[in-house]
Amino acid sequence: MAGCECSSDEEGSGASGAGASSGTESGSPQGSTGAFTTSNGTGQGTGTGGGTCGSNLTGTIRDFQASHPDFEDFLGIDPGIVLPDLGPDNKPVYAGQAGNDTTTGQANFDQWFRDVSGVNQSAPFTLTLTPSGGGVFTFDDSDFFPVDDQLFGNEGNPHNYHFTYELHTTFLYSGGETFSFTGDDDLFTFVNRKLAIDLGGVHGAMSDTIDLDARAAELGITPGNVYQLDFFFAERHTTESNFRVDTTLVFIDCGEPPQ
Ligand SMILES: [Ca+2]
Ligand SMILES: [Ca+2]
Ligand SMILES: [Ca+2]
Repeated sequence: MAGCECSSDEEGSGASGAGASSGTESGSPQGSTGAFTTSNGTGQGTGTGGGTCGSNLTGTIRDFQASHPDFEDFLGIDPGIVLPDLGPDNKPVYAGQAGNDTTTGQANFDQWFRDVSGVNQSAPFTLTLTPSGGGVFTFDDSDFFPVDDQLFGNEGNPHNYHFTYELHTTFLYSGGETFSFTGDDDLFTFVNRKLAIDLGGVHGAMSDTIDLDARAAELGITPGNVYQLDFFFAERHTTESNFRVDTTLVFIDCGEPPQ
């Protein structure tokens, strides 16, 4: 699933946008599955996906314009944009421009996941995970354009590109869970405040999976405890926007728009 570093971000054509973007802002927390079960050791099988949240996780979209220096101008896989530890304000910490050729410096990067008047506009967005078998809960949208004709609007494109998505939640680590992401462009996922997925850069759809047991020591997690999961996505380049989450995690916090 190596991302494409070729002449265009993704192979798709802009004309393929006819499919209605399904994952719209149906924020109503329906379908709650009630209290989560905590049968230790068998994280799979019992997975209610959403725990007390049902399967709805609410985060924040920030819309940018194509003219932002970090958006649309670059192509390339670019890991290492953020430091391995989440910042004290629960934001990713920029690692510096050296070696991170798809970025243009601290000030611009710090705008990705913070409200900045005149630079971005924000709105809540709820991911609704649905059961896909085997205890896995999935959100899959290969046409992930949640703010078409909203906020800064489409800027003459078939969709409103150039936005970020930030989500903060917690989960109960029972043992055996996984969290997978497939998409473009950048994706940084922190577990227990440690960087666990780094798909930085402007690229076609790429995938990574966190096997929590295999990385428990590195992430400092022990079954039976609740940990943060902090998720940061950026759609930085036309013409595609892919976004897929598959997980057996039992979330116990529904997320909320950050201040
Ligand atoms: Ca880099
Ligand atoms: Ca935009
Ligand atoms: Ca893209």
